[in-house]
Parts: sequence; C-alpha cells; structure tokens
Amino acid sequence: MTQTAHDTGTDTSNDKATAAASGMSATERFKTDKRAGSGVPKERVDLLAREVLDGIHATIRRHKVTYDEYNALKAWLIKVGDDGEWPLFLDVWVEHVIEEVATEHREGSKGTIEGPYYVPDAPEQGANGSVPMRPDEGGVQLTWTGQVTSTDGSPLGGAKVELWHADNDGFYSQFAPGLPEWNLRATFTTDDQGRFEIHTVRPAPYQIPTEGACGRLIDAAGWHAWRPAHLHVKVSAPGHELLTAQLYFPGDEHNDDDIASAVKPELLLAPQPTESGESVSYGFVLDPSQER
Ligand code: MBD
Ligand code: FE
Repeated sequence: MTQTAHDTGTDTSNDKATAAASGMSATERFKTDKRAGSGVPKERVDLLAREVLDGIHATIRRHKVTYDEYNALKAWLIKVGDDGEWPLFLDVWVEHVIEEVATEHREGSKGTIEGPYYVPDAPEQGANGSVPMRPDEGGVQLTWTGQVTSTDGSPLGGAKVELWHADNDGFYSQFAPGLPEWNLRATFTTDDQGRFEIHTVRPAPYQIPTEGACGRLIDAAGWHAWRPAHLHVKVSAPGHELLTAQLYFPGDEHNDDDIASAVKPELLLAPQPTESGESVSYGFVLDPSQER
C-alpha cells in the first residue's frame, strides 16, 4: 500500500521524505481509488466543457494572449501530468469552490477541502487514544476532546472521526517516503455520548511541494506555497452526511492567505497550554442525510 518514490517513478537517491514525491504519489493514489467519477451525463459535459472553453477564449481576447504565452501554457500543462501533479493542482486551486457548492445547504458544522493526502481505513484507536507516531515525533503534544452530535442536538455514538495530518517537517505518511505507513493517521469511534479524546502532536505550517509544475506556477506568478498548519478530519455517522474538514491554529500567519483558500473562521481551534503541551476542545455537528 505504501507509495514510495521508487514505486511512482520519481528519482530520489535515498528513502528520506521529500516533497517532490508527494504529488506523484497523490496521482497513484487517486488512480487506485474507487472515486474517480464516470458516467457524467452528456448534457452536463457539453454545458460545462463549453462554458470553461468560453471562459478561456474570453481571457485570450481580453488580454491578447500571444503564441509565446500559449506555448508556455502547453509546456506547463504537459509538465503537470509528467510530474503527477493534477490532484495537487486541482485540490489547491479548484476544490474549495466544489466544496462550497457541495455543502451550501448544510446547517451543521462547516467543512472544507479534503486535499490530496487522505487514505481510508487508518488504524482504529477507539474513543480515546493516540495517533500512531514515532517515539521521537516532533511537535507539541496536543490533546483534543470533542463530541459529535446531530443537528437536533442528539449525541452520535459510534461516529467515526478519521484524522490525518503532516508531521513537524510537513510530510504526510504514504505520500512522502521514509515514514511509517500509518504515521499520524488514525480512526476514532465516539462513545455512547458521542465523545472522543485524541492524543497527537501539533503539525507545523506546510508548504505544498515546490519542485514540480505547481511550484513552477507559484514561482512564475510570484505567489507563495504556504498553507497554515492544519489537522484533516472526516467525520461520519449512519444516516448523516460525511463531514470533511480541516482545523487551524490561531495566530498562524497563513490563516489569511492560504494558497488553497481552505480556511474559514469556524475552523479555528482555541488551544490552551497544559503541563505537557496543549489541549483543545472542538466538536462536530452532522447534518442528517437528505431524503431523495
Ligand atoms: C495539503 O496538505 C493540503 O491539505 C492541500 C489542500 C493541498 C496540498 C497539500
Ligand atoms: Fe494537508
């Protein structure tokens, strides 16, 4: 299951975690996932493809795009594929609007984008446990307690809280080589009061991989590659809509200029210092599934 630089054809001379391999690993992951969409109706493809092309044509006319610029675009699009960075590109610059549209009807907790580095079926840790980590895992210890409820206030026992996040160096297990398979990935199950208690470490601010095509775009446009430090979660319970979210830490300088546009004020944690690190309380309200 573990994706290594070697598996994905990326040339690295050692097995240490590198950012370059991560984009390519996300492509391999997506291809083996069951979620790749198919069967979009012809009418939708016609409408959407035509409107996107109309938008491109309008930009070309408005800004009198040259052959030099057209060829730079061609070369860059080829490079996105060669580098395996389509998932990274789409999740950083497009997914936030997909998520906005998909969840605008919700009354429960706000969510945000999934990003490219989710892996299903992380190890079960019960209602109260520690995320798998190395003995010398870097970062401040974080204790997170919370409750999962339905929009009517009833507690959701047996709800799943899947957590994944980068390590203190900004690397995700199974996407950067050299990390234990399930490092900083776990699944928690709420008790009969809907409660959970999670022990992990606080992740560091995160730079998306800059060695590939996305980095070239960022460079060429004079942007930056930073995302604020974040915890990823998926929260699910029978009869309820799946909530995909990320949680952020106050004071992070990139909360206001996340390259992936995925920060919302409702997703900010308020951690308190403790003797051994930090503790935080944050819970989730799930919307009942819509009847069809
Ligand atoms: C990430 O860790 C991430 O969360 C997103 C959205 C994009 C790239 C890397
Ligand atoms: Fe992330």
